[in-house]
Amino acid sequence: MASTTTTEGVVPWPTDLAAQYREAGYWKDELLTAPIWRMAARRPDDIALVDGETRIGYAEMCRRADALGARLRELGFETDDRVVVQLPNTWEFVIFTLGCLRAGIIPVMALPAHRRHELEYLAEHSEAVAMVVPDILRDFDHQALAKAIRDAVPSVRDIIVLGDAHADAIDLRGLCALPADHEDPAATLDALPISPDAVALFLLSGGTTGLPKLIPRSHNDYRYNAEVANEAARFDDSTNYLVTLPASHNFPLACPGLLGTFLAGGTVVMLQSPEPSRAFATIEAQRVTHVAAVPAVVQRWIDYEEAERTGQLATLRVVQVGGSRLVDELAARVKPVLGATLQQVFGMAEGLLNMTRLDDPEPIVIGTQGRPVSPGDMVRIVDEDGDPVPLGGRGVLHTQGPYTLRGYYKAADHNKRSFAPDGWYITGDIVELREDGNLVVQGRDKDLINRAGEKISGEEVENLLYRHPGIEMNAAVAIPDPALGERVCVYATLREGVQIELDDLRRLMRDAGVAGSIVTLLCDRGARYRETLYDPAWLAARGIDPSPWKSKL
Ligand code: OOB
Repeated sequence: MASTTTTEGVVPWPTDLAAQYREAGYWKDELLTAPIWRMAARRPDDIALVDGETRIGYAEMCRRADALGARLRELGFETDDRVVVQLPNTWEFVIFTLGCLRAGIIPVMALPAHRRHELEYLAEHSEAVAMVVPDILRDFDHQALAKAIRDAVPSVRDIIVLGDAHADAIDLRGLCALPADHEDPAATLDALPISPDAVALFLLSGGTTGLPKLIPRSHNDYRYNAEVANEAARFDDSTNYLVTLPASHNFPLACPGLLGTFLAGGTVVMLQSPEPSRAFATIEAQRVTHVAAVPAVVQRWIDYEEAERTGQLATLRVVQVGGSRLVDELAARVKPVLGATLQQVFGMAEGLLNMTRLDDPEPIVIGTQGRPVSPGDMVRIVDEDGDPVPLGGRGVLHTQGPYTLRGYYKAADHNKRSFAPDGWYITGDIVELREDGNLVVQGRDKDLINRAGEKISGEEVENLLYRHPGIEMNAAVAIPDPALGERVCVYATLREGVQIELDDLRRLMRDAGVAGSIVTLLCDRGARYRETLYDPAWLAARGIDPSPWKSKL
């Protein structure tokens, strides 16, 4: 089959579909950054980016990004080189990302919670030449960890640090500095032959089994992702968009997120935490109009506003909520309490985006997760035998479309399970497709735990726990949690005479260097006996869905 891209390990779209996507105008055969740079030429002084006291106009943002891209090239970075990015929500994150896109260098978007276990794997699997990290953040020494990974992974050559860079690391702020007057980094980068079908960046899968998979997103597809999301969320040049979820996640990055905001000519406001008092103060001070949040954050915001009656949210027009299921009761409180229109977003780093529309009637906005944003999105719902489910029934959602991947990067075996023989992506989400075309997420048929939108692989947790010599058998499942939606619960049978406390497991996870959220395990001490593993009635009596057990045992 002829290919639309030639990067090794990347599965191309079939040529007939690629031709359709071009013809329909979804793929514009331009770099993702091109329209943003045109925006900078048209309105150079409009504010593009705000981070605390720092305010950066469109022209300055693009000049800094170009300078960074050219400096990386001078340092020896080449087209198609990969860099693992783990940065907090700062203006430097934006400059770094845009600079890489301009220079054909591919960011691998790690999440802030990731630790050695995940980062080392990402660096190895992507054959990264560099890592970019903060020095110390929330008491964790990221710079030291990056160096340990450099020692362990032969491809990693450079460490780039936001903050206090050691002598053998590169200072990120220096890379972001404005170019000297005589320099013309834009011309250098404009001359680079970068294909719009090339991988622009790698996103991470929500860890279906094992460690996260890498999702290649091309310039053509990711730009369309942000543009078509802009239409559904109606971002325009009056949008002031607050980034408070981790900026490297697809939702705040491009759904429409910060990239959509730049494409629309709006202003992006970076904030490192969704903590209500800081978020609300920022919304008021920066006249924020749009924000994306996960249900757990929306719950905190609603509780805070109800208790404090801050009156700080007057400018807020739209609150997008996604990442995990928003329960109807909470959905119904968004508009009355926060005073903004709710937009439910059921999306995935793999591609397909569903959104309720801003003018949908209330029952749709509150009771569904919306419908695909592009006319090019194709969805089907199938039963356990792979047969189509009639309208109104529920089953596993399959999809293909102009911004949905055709395969994870270098994961041939896994791809056999995650894609139907005709190339459609098997989302693993169990949904109901209503007659009006909207989807309702009912559950999932994949082994992951969705902890406040963060996806944790059950199998990965289990494998790590087997490092404990006292554990004979274990299973990690999701249990309901009022604040997080779900949290990790581990059931274990122990070898004769062994005693294990929750703290022992936490220590084991921390020593294994896994993401912080996985360390916070809930271990039900009453469930340490083999018979409970096999007794669905015992689980049901405690309100635990036994279905993940069936698939595991
Ligand atoms: C977003 O992306 P990921 O890649 O972290 O996770 C995708 C998975 C989906 O397959 C689904 O299982 C779950 O997260 N999910 C939802 C949901 N939105 C995502 N489950 C129920 N209701 C929703 N509204 O989470 C993501 C990517 C782009 C935009 C929004 C979310």
